[in-house]
Amino acid sequence: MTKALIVIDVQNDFCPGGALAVPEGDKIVPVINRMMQDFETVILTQDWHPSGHSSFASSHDDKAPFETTTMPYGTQVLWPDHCVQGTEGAAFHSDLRTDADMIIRKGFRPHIDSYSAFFENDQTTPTGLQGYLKERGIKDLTIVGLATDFCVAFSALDAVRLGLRVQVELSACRAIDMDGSLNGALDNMENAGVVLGRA
Ligand code: VGL
Ligand code: ZN
Repeated sequence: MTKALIVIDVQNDFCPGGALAVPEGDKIVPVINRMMQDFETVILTQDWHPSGHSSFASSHDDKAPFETTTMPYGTQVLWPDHCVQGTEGAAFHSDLRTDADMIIRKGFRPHIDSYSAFFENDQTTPTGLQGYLKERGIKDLTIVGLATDFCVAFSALDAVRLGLRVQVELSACRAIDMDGSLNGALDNMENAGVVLGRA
């Protein structure tokens, strides 16, 4: 049975010094590089926004980063400008192994954010990852990366919903953790049947 390692958004803007830095985001890089040796298939995701993206607080009047707004698809947290296509902030951490089978980009549609590697935040627009895994007969996933409480959790929850077996290895993840979002995400994942690894 082919197992895939899905590495979520290990990009400069989510590491210390970046625009949307996740505390200790860079600490997981050597852990992930080691884990890659144990998987036949490695897939990286890359948050990849056009400038002026609707998830940026700067695109809205009277909004500050980390406030929320209502989008046609529901509530959306507004972020500092981050992971703008082609910038150094959108590049993978320079120590991350990038000899992966597949890189999936997300968040490139100006009016929809995309936390999950499978569906954008409207929960219907697919990224194509489900089809890729299906064609390759991959049903077992280990998910790691940034941030535990946003892109990792949304990816894991969608994967379970699609009938895949999913483990999230928490030692290779770090969280943004705003307003209890980490505990909420851990509860949601556990209740959905995601196996939480704490190696
Ligand atoms: C992410 C917020 C905005 C993530 C991406 O990778 O968790 N979070 N864009
Ligand atoms: Zn983003």
